[in-house]
Amino acid sequence: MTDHFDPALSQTDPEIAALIKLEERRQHDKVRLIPSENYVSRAVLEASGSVLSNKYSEGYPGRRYYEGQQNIDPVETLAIERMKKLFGAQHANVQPYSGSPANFAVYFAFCKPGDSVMGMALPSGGHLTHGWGVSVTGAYFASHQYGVRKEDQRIDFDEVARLAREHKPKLLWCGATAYPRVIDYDKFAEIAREVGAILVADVAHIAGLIAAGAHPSPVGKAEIITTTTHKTLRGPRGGMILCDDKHKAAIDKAVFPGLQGGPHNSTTAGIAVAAKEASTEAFKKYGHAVVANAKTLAETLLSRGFSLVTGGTENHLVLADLTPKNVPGKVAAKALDRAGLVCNYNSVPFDTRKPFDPSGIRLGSPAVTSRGMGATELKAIGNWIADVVEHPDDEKLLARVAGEVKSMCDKFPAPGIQL
Ligand code: DSN
Repeated sequence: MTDHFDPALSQTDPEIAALIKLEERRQHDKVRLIPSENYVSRAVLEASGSVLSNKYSEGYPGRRYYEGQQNIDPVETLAIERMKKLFGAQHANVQPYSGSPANFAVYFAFCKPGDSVMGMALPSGGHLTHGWGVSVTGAYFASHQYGVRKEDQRIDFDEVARLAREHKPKLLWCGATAYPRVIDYDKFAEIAREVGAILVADVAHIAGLIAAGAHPSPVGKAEIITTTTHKTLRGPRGGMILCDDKHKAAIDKAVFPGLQGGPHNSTTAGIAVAAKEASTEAFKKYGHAVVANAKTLAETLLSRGFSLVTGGTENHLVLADLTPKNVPGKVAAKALDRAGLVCNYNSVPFDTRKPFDPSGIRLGSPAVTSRGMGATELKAIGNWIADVVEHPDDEKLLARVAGEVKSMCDKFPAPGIQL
């Protein structure tokens, strides 16, 4: 009985097909400003939705626990080799299911439960898996968290050095999810060297900027680099670990069989395609345009009286503290969504409000830049954001902005989406 395999999705499951169509429409009609999101190309979508999904491949190219790897081995080898070349790294493991599993694999490779580790605190812009208490990484390890300085909201390197000397962490994590400034890998590397820690750079948010040369690279400074593949890097949802050859065996063993079973081969193919795309001149221009667009957005918001964490941005994101505007972040984010401007509410450093109802909103330029939007559009977006944040209950205004947003979006087709 194979007849139920043949019909198209719209016939087999019209409900799911309709929801996918609606999501295509939403991604086309709205200005997507969540800094960890993007649009992938049609090529990446095709590769990651392919029959490679039907295959089990536990192990690594040439060393698998299942036969029939004639096509999978070259796919994974291409992904590995392209990523090594793109980042100038000695080794790449492209199997982590996403960023959190990639990070867990690093802990598993180098630490035992109870070992001392260090990372940036979540409220300062770090990630859950950098040792925050509610994460297994904070629960199973002796986690020490550094933050940003109150006066300028930049990473407090005096605190990093003091805590590192005191607690001698096995792993020192750097990298962030809500930090709008360039990360100083040299300073982190110096501290890690002094205390004998392994420096791990989680570049999930900025991997595409690094590949494009629009943000300094941690290669040669951090012994281990983890990332997702679906943010500025514009690949499918997945994860990756880059490292020196000396850590290759430990990392590969930690990912499989330590933490995961079979890799998601269709994702691996999408990662290979994304690596090829990211090695082009067009992608270099994209990475620099992401940074320029975020700057334009920040300058527009500053001109409208917004308070921005660290006073601006040097990367792809802007974190606005709405306290002076007297609007909670959640109220603003929901009003912005109704107006066709999609962002997320976010804690700001030293936030006096709770994480589920914080003071800030987080905005980013990766997705709008993938659509080809530039300074004119980012200025318009900044002004719309200001209008909405200043009048979040004015439904008439929100509807007008949503209309203007849609008209603008119609001029910038969303990659990978054919309506
Ligand atoms: N969830 C991601 C983000 O939005 O920043 C981090 O993993």
